[in-house]
Amino acid sequence: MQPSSEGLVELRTLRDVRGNLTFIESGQDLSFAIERVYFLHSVPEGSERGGHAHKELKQLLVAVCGSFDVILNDGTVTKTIRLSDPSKGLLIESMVWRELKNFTDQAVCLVLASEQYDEADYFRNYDEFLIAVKD
Ligand code: T46
Repeated sequence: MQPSSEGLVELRTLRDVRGNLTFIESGQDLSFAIERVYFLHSVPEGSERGGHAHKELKQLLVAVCGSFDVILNDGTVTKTIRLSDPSKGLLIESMVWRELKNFTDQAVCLVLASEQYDEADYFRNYDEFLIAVKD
């Protein structure tokens, strides 16, 4: 698994007349073991998620339905990636500020995470994140 420069990972997908099957295995498609799975769904129009960074957590995001924008900021460079293809995952490393917005109706964001939920792993203040990331 080699992410593109944008962090996009091509997920193995079997396509036949019955439809598509995409699968993800730790160690093969992901460099980390999956410790947690969660998904964002029923996101109201105009709603935004994220607005934080993680000290250690790594995650793979997949738009399994619909589409949305992910804005990533490593403290220096900001980039926007629109996720819309269930056969592509976006790898977000630790110490990257992320915001998710412009969800389409019925969009679902599946997240595979390297750690269990731990509020102490979050930077929820952008200035504190900037100080830490520049250290
Ligand atoms: C990310 C984006 C894509 C839990 O109790 N367990 C969990 O696994 C998670 C993710 C959250 N929570 C609690 C913590 C908060 O009280 O749920 C509440 C909302 O969490 P948060 O504001 O962090 O949700 P999002 O959608 O803004 O961000 C989440 C992830 O936290 C984040 O890592 O990249 O989804």
